[in-house]
Amino acid sequence: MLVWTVCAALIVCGVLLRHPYLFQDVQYVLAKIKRRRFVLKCMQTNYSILDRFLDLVKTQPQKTLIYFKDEMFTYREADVLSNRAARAFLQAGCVKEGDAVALFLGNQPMFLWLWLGLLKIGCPGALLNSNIRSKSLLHCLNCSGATTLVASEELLDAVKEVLPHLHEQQITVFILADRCETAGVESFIDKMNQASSEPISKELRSHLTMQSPAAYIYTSGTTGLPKAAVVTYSKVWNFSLLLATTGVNSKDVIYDTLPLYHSTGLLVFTGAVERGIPVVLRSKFSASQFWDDCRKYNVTVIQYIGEIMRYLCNTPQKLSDKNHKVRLAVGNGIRADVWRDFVRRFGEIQIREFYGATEGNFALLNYSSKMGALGRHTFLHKMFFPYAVIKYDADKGEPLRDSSGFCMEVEKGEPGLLVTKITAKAPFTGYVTDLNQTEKKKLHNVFKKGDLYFNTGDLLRIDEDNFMYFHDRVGDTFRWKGENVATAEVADILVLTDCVKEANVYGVKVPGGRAGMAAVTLMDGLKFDSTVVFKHVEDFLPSYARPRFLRIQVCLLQLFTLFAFVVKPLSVEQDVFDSLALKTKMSTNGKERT
Ligand SMILES: *[C@@H]1O[C@H](CO)[C@@H](O)[C@H](O)[C@H]1NC(C)=O
Ligand SMILES: *[C@@H]1O[C@H](CO)[C@@H](O)[C@H](O)[C@H]1NC(C)=O
Ligand SMILES: *[C@@H]1O[C@H](CO)[C@@H](O)[C@H](O)[C@H]1NC(C)=O
Ligand SMILES: *[C@@H]1O[C@H](CO)[C@@H](O)[C@H](O)[C@H]1NC(C)=O
Ligand SMILES: *[C@@H]1O[C@H](CO)[C@@H](O)[C@H](O)[C@H]1NC(C)=O
Ligand SMILES: *[C@H]1O[C@H](CO)[C@@H](O)[C@H](O)[C@H]1NC(C)=O
Repeated sequence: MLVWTVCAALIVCGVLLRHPYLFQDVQYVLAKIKRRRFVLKCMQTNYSILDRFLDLVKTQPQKTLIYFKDEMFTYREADVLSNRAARAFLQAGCVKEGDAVALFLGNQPMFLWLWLGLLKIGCPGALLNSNIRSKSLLHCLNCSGATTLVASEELLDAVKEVLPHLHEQQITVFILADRCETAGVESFIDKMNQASSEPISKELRSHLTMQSPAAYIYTSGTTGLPKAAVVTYSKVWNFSLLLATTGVNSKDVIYDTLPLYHSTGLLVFTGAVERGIPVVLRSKFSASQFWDDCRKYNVTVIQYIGEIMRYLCNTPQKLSDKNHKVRLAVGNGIRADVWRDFVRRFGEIQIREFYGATEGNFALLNYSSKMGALGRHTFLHKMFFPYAVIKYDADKGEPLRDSSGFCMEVEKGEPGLLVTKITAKAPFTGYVTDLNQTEKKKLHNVFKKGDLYFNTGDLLRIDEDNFMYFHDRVGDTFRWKGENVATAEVADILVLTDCVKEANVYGVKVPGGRAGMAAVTLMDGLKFDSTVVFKHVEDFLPSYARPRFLRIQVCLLQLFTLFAFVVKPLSVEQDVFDSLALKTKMSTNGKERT
């Protein structure tokens, strides 16, 4: 008997020595399978995130759900307010079950009451980016198919700008105010206040299944104009369980500074509801207020994107840097050097880096203690959640295929394109009303005839020890202020002006990230008209996508700069941007010289 035990122990030791991460790998895959079972059960019983919320309203009505500035809202209050919002929609007579309603507002509790209210009457919210204006606003609204728009009072001017077009398309417009003087715009808050707070009957959402859309979230994809990705109820579950997987528990308090109209921001809210915990909501990320907020609200979990961590590391050191209760950071895009600085400066905070796209059907999590890694490439993981990292031809912008026309997996250490198999368990729900774009994200006949993969557009690298690292994005996007900028979209917009013939857009490194640079050539015989181009860019592109630098070239291949001109610097609050503003001034001077 003893002999057998010793033998077994030796074998286990041997395996562990050769595969030091085996235990974690198995644990992770098992946790993921368990999560999948939970979602499948929810799918069988039609148990949605809204049902979860309503259950919590019953079991913990007095627990805080939202802290916002000096206000707080309990689960019960959130229920009451969203009931009123739902009724206001119904009583206005413009919305029936299944209709999308566009929400156009920044982070504030009302965003959540409106969204929950819409879920209660079986309607998806089309979550518009609150930075978009003019043509891009109309485009995003149009591709959601929504016939009702609700905007915050601060955005009234942006709405007025496009009001004739909205009326032309018979869109009902509400503004979040007690009353509204603008003709053709209705107030909403007064209607909400007058509405009853009684629970909304389940009958009103009787058609919902887990495949119904809960939200449309706009993504740049990797190319073209923003697209509305369909986020179904089952997807909301899949997103939300990420917090549970990273070890967030029912005693935590989570800090949400990212826009709720992005999946990263919304995920924190739905994930918190899944856990039954409070969310500290901020209208906008502020590096200088970050830790004060964490102390004020006893935050234990923070969410990040790469830029956030860098901004935090760039703030002046303080004695209180380690004085907080934050134990866990969940997010994506942190670089190894920032990771090191962050932990050194702010204390032993566990960092859980994950990978996933709004419209994707796959996620990865760094569950091992490997700095900078996104996750692990294991046989087990691949078996249950099929994906591949394949050879990619960057010049052609498509995967490399062998002589029989199939894709090839990369060697260890070599970057390749991550593609994830589309199956019933991992569906790709696509974009609303844009079948062409949906089709573009699909890759056919990858390893055999008839198979189907989702093209993530992300290049990953797998090292000798099977750790996966993010390498780059294809399709040319760069991130600026936390938003993905699709370079082709910006270029398409620039060439619509009379004077610009060709444009090539890319991100250039500046302190604080990558800023947009547009290299353009001019139409023969035409001068560059900066006023017209400026106005055009302002009309068509959201502020984060507008190029900060522009270089006029004789031809696009020749890097011969005639001059650089800079559109006015953003209103930014982080210190790091001051140095950017400085550079901006310098190149503006440069312009005067030429
Ligand atoms: C879930 O909803 C669908 C569609 O309404 C319905 O066919 C199915 O019976 C429901 N399942 C349960 C368990 O209620
Ligand atoms: C909105 O989309 C429809 C087709 O779905 C199109 O006919 C219409 O021109 C679009 N409107 C705008 C403003 O883009
Ligand atoms: C944070 O914790 C302290 C001490 O435990 C407590 O006094 C305070 O009320 C808490 N603050 C919030 C917002 O819960
Ligand atoms: C969410 O996960 C479940 C379980 O893995 C799967 O069946 C479902 O299709 C997923 N939904 C989406 C939209 O990815
Ligand atoms: C889809 O693509 C086809 C061919 O590329 C084009 O003719 C069609 O107009 C496109 N449809 C939309 C809605 O963009
Ligand atoms: C990922 O790696 C870092 C750095 O070693 C580690 O501190 C962190 O705990 C890891 N993440 C997870 C989920 O374990």
